[in-house]
Amino acid sequence: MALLTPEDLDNLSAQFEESESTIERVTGTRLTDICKELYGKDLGSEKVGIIPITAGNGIISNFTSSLLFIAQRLGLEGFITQHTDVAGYYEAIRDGADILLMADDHLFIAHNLRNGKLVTNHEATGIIYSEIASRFKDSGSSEILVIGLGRVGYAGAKHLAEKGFDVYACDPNRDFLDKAAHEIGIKEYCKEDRKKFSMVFEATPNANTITEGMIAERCLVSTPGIPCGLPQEVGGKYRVDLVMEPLFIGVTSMLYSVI
Ligand code: 2YH
Repeated sequence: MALLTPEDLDNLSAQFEESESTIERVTGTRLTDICKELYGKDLGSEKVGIIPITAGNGIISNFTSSLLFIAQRLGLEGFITQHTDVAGYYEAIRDGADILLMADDHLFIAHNLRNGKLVTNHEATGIIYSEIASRFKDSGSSEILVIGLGRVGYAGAKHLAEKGFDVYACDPNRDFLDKAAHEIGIKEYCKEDRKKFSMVFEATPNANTITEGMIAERCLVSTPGIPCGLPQEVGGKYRVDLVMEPLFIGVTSMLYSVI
């Protein structure tokens, strides 16, 4: 996933509401109920401490406020530390945080201080977006396409393989394909096979990764973006249902996964 920009997080609430209603329509289940089933637990009264991190490219102006919005929207108490970095970490623990959220340019983590559970955004995002794709109620197939086998794509492909799906994948990196074939039994997607998928989990940082040859009419594409891998004209022509949102869905998955 590319580094987020403040523009990506504009209108987070509206972006999330649109995705939430698509998720419910295409899977028959609300996001939080999917997370409850997936992780076997519901959120309680955890307090979320959010720490701004200045490393690398530094603070993204609306990143921590977006995380606070998400935590509160999920019914949790949350706070953003006044200090950044190590001083912020100290402050979050001193002020009673149960779960810490913090991100630099490479890693975004949730750490539950009460039970020791730790998750990366890559892993939680891969799991929830692949899970959403796999729940497409109009699919009637066990075949699913994963585009991109980086940290997000690999986590999703593994999750789908463990759920018993027939996972096809593509990635320009030969080593990634071989590793996923060896470790989790994915099959390589070959356009010559002319296979068309009704469930697609896209996990690359690139635009236009989804081609007409890959998708069935009225398929579901589930992707954290950014940018969107589905060309707009292809989405329109094939009447694709698209679940794509920059932060809310992945963070919801992170919080449920550390409970
Ligand atoms: O957006 C990111 C990276 N893409 C995380 C990689 C995991 N998907 N990081 C956000 C950086 C936030 C910044 N350090 C802040 O405001 O605290």
